Amino acid sequence: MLYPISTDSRVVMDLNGVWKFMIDNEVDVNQPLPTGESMAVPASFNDQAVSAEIRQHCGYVWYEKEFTVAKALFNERLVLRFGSATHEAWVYVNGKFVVHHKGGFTPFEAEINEFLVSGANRLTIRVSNLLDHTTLPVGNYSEKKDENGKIIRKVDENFDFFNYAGLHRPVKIYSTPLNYIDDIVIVPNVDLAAKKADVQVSVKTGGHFDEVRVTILDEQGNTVAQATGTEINAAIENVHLWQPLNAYLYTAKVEGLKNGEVEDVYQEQFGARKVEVKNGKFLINGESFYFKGFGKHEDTFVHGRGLDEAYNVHDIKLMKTMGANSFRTSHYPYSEEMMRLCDQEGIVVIDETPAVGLFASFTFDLSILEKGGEIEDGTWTKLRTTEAHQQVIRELIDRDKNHACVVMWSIANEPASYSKGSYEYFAPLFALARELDPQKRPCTFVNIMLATPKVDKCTDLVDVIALNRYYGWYVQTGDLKTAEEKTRQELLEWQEMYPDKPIMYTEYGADTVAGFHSAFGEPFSEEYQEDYYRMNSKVFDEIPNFVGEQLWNFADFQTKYGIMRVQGNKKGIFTRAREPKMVVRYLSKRWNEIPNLGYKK
Ligand code: E9O
Repeated sequence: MLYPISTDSRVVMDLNGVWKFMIDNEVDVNQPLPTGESMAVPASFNDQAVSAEIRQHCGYVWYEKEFTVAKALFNERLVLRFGSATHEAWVYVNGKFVVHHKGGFTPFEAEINEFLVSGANRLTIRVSNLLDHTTLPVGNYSEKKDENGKIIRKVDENFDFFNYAGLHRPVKIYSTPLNYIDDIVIVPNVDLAAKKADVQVSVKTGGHFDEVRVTILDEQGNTVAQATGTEINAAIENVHLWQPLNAYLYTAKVEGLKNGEVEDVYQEQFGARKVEVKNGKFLINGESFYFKGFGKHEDTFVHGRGLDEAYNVHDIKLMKTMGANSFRTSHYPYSEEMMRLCDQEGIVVIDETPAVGLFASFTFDLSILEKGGEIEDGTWTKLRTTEAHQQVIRELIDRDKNHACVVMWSIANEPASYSKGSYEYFAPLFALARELDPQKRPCTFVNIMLATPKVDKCTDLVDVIALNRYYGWYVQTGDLKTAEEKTRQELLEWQEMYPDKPIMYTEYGADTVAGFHSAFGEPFSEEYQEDYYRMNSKVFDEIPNFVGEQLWNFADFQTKYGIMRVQGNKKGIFTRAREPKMVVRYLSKRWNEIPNLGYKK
C-alpha cells in the first residue's frame, strides 16, 4: 500500500483536526452524532478529555467529522485512508457502511466515490479498543451486566503499556486518476565489490496504462537509470549506499502513460543497502553493524499513542546526540511518518508486529524449567491469535517493504517460546514473513527471560538471537555482582549453542525514579540505573558474537495500574518529558565511542 502523497496527478486532503466524539452508546448512523464532546485526531482519546470515564473506557467509541470534496475532484478516484485506528474500526460515509478493519497499527483504505455528495459529507467511525485471546496485542476480556442491564466490558492487558486507543494516525482522502499506480515494490540488489546496484522495481496498476515508465533519480534529482514496463531492472553504477546514520535516498519515479501522456505519477524513495547475517555477525553493506539504541513506545503526554511528529523528530535528535543508531518498534508497528523519518535520518529499525502478550500466565518459578521436561503453560492451547498474526505480518510487510531503515522483522515480543506448541505456532509465521518480504530481511522474535538457551524451543527459527534480560532487576534485585555472573554465563551459553547466530539485547533496564538518589546505589535510584548499565556493558564487550544493545526504555511510559507501576513504567533513561536521567551521560560517552560499523569484526 502506497503512502498518500500529492504529485502532479494526485491531491491529498487532510481530515486531521477536531472531531466529534462519544463513548459507547448505540447510535443511528443516519443521524449526526448526538454529542457535544470534541476530540483531536490524530491522538488517543484517553487523556484528552479530563474524564476518568473516557480514559478507562473499554468498548466502543464514535468519531464524526464533516468534510467537503472540491467539485474539480469528482471525476477522480477518491480514497479514504486511515494511518491506523486502534484496535478495530467500522467506517460510514453519509450513514452508509464503507469499510471495516481489525488491527490497531496498520493502515487501511477504501474508495469512496459512490458514497459522496456535493457539499457537506458526514464521516462517522465506530472504534473498538477491545482485546481478547484472538487479537494482537493479547488482552484478557471479560464482561458483566450492571444493575440496569448494561454490559460493562473489561480488558486486562496482557502486556505492560497502557491500552491507548482511537484514531491514532492521520485520516486523509487522496485522489488518483482512474488509471492509477496501485503499488510499487523495490528491491535494490547491491553488489558491493562492483559498487553497483541492480534495482528491481515491480509496479502494480489499477485500470489500464499503455506504458509504465520508471525513472531512478539521485538525491540531486539527476536521472541515473530509466526503463519501461511493470517489472523492470535498473542498474545504478557507482551506487551511493544508504548507511546507518549516513542516509542516502534514491527516488523511483513511476509514471503511467496513456496515448503518450502521463496520467498518474508516484515517487517512492528507497535506499541501496545490503543486510546479511553471517558467522555470528550482523552485516550492513558488508561491515559488522553494532546496534546501539532502544526499545521505545509511541507514548507522549495528552497525545497518548497518537502520532506526534515533533516528538518523533526530537527523539531521533536525542538518540543521535547520544551516539545511538537504532531502535525497535516495540511492541507494534509505528507510524508511517516515523518510518519515513528513519529512512531519511539513517536510523536503523527492527520492525515489530503487535504480537505481545503471547503467554497464558507469568511463571517466575525457574525450577520448572530446570527439570528439563516439557512445559505446558496453556498458551498455545488457549490463544487463538494465528489468524491475526498472519494478517498483521502481511500488512506490516506490505506497508514497510521498501524502507531502507528496516533491517529485520520481529515477529513477536516475549512469547512463551519455552512452552509446548510454541515451535509449531511460530514456524509457519516465520515462513510467511520470509516468503512475503521481497528484500528477504533477517527475522527474529524477542526472547523472554525465562526462555534460556536449553529451554527455548524457537531459536532455530531466528536469524538473530534477540534477548530481553533483567539480571539485577527482576532477579538478583540490587545484587549486581551475581547479576553480572548470570549475564555472562547465559550469553556464553547462547554463543556456544548457536555459534553462527548473532546475539543482541533488545531489552535490559531498571526502573528509576528521576531525582531519586542513593548513597548506597539502591534500586530505583539514578545511581543504581547507571551501575546496572555499566555492569551490562562490561559483559557485552567480552562476548564476540554480541552485536547490539537496545535498552529498555528510551523514555518512561504509561501503563495500566499495578503495584509495580507508579504512573507507568520508569525504566526510561529519559523521563516521559524527555529530560535525561543521570545515566544518559554515561551511555552517551560509551555509544559515541563505539563505531556503528566494524566494532566487533
Ligand atoms: C516487555 C516490556 O513491555 N518486557 C518486560 C518490560 C518490563 O519493564 C515491559 O515493559 O517489565 C520485562 C519482562 C520481564 C520478565 C521477567 C521474567 C523474570 C523471570 C526470571
